[in-house]
Amino acid sequence: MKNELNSILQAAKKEIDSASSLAQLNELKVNYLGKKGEITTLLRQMGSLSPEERPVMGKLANEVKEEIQSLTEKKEDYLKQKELEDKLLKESIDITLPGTGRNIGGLNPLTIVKRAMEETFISMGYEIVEGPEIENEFYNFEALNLPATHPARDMQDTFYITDEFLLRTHTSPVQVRTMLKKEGKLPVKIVSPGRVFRKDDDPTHSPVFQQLEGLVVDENITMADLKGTLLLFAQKMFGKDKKIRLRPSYFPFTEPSAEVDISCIMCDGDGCGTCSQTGWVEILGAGMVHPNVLKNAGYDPNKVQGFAFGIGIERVAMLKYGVKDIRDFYSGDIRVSKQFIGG
Ligand code: 2U9
Repeated sequence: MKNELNSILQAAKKEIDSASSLAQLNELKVNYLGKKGEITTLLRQMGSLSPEERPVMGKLANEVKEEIQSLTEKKEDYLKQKELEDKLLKESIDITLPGTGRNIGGLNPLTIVKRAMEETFISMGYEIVEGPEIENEFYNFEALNLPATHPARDMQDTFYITDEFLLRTHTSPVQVRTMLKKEGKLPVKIVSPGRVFRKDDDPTHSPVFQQLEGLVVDENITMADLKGTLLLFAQKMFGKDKKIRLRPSYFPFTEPSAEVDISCIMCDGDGCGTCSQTGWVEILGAGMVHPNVLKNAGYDPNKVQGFAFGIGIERVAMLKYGVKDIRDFYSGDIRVSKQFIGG
């Protein structure tokens, strides 16, 4: 039996030595040390030994078992380590390979311009107020001194949703709502940016466009306040050297009304294609709030005055960036916004 145990040990050593995978090693462990393994089978024959031999053989069998156990454990550690090294070697990353490029978008230029305009007015103490895009005729027209007979209310200009509701054609209803909410309290000093909708579609008009309208109502407000405010706006957006001029105009909601030009941003007033050789380009409309509008919104026109202005955000962005077709802003083409990454 001693010899048999010795030859089992020798055979096990050989097999452990040549085992090249963990699976092989496991199988080998079962064959030698398992319940039906070679040593257990041998120990079952202990009954045929003399009582003196039994403990000696038992001890020897245990020593052989322990040695096989320890050898398989060592080999197991070695094989695990080797498996890990092989895996790492296969998984190694070639850092010299070119990376897979990612498309990073940029803000739409209209968002950049809108934020810059908002910042300008915030720095002058204005509050930003937003309101609904779906309006009714009272807030969009009537309160603003645009009676039912006014051509702007025509189905051809306005998107009507029902007889009662329409898509706002300007952000002025936000100002009307704000004044009514204030119930005559002073001052009102707000700008309302947002999308507006008109049945227009050509290189300089889009059916959806964005405006930023401003309104100041207080005692002793004059047209000089309006002009100073707009000059500061023009200089903050287009440069300190810019001048503005006011030309008489007509809007139903302001009286007097003016169209406002800025000294040409391309030629500095010398005359070029952008300003049609005039040295001036129109950037916005403005005026003193019409007494009827003040009355409709709960203010006494004999005690308070107001000025208002409306700026097309696309118009400012087209001038600032030299964009020729307003529809480029709404094309969704990443090549447009990509040019504005980083502002
Ligand atoms: C209230 C009272 C008066 C807003 C004004 C303009 C003049 C104007 C245009 C500019 C370019 C529209 O986007 S555009 O086509 N706007 O010329 N807007 S005064 O007047 C108001 C607003 C609200 C309560």
